[in-house]
Amino acid sequence: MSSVIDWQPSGSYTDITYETAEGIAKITINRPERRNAFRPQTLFELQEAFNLARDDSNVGVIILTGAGEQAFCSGGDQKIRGDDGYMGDDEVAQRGIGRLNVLDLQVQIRRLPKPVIAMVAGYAIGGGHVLHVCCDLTIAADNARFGQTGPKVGSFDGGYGSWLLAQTVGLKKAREIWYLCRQYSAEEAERMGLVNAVVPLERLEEETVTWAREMLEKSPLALRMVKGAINAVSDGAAGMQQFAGDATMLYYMSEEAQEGRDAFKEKRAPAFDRFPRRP
Ligand code: S0N
Repeated sequence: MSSVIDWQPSGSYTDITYETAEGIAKITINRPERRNAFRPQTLFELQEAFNLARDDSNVGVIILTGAGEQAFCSGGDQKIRGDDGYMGDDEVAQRGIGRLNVLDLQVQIRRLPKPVIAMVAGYAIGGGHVLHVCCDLTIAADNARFGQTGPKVGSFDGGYGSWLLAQTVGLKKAREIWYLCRQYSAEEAERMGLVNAVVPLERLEEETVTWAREMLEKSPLALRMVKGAINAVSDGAAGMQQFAGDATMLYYMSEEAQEGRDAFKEKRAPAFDRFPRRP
């Protein structure tokens, strides 16, 4: 895959890379020898990178991808799966306690108020498939393969991996994907509304960057509100919390709210009478 943009790497990570260019952050799962399966350390690093991208006001769109052409992500690293979750090198694992911290990352991607694009070459399988489902958009290479494996390897995702998938492709198709654990080509995925576009592998990054650039031309606040609105319905109270927070932020930005703050600081009565009581 040729690069169409001058990515600038930053940070020091073992399991991922973090790069930025032209208002886009690219976060890459970098464990190609395991088809980019994630372990607890991978997820801690991904969470840090997504936080960096969220806080960087130069960044408007985030791309999540996997290193190499073989896989986007093959889910949880089955080789370090313990009896209650995934084991790492940290103190918690030393005490024999496993983690399921991919769930925190899924929530983080949903809450992040900037569009996240999954750029998929090769396999998006198991927990890796759920990650692309959680992203706002998916651009797939023609070699991409999609599917869930849980019932084959003794796991399942009863959260976004089930009901957000069902919301995306419909109930019957979601059941088929989980019950049969088949793999689907990029074209099949596009037909079921699971991906936004399919392009030749060598054009994957070019196409993804084109979509990102197009979004960067749009109003960041409008994109933030639309993402929040679309997710609010399916995220229930937590989604409303996010959307309500955004409403509060917009109110804070108004002269009307600032009058209340200024009146308090200046120890005077607020003069709200100059603001209209809107129909
Ligand atoms: C991806 C597949 C289809 C690729 O096949 P291919 O190209 O033939 O390559 P392989 O030779 O099979 O693999 C190359 C090397 O990579 C290793 N590897 C591949 N995937 C994994 C993996 N997931 N974990 C560890 N290693 C992996 C291979 O072993 C091989 O290395 P060597 O030769 O050294 O052994 C194919 O590899 C495949 O089917 N992989 C397994 C896919 C899978 O079942 N993933 C796990 C599914 N489950 C989850 O993801 C858990 C979900 C989850 O995370 C979650 C959800 C909700 C709540 C909690 C959790 C949680 O568990 O955290």
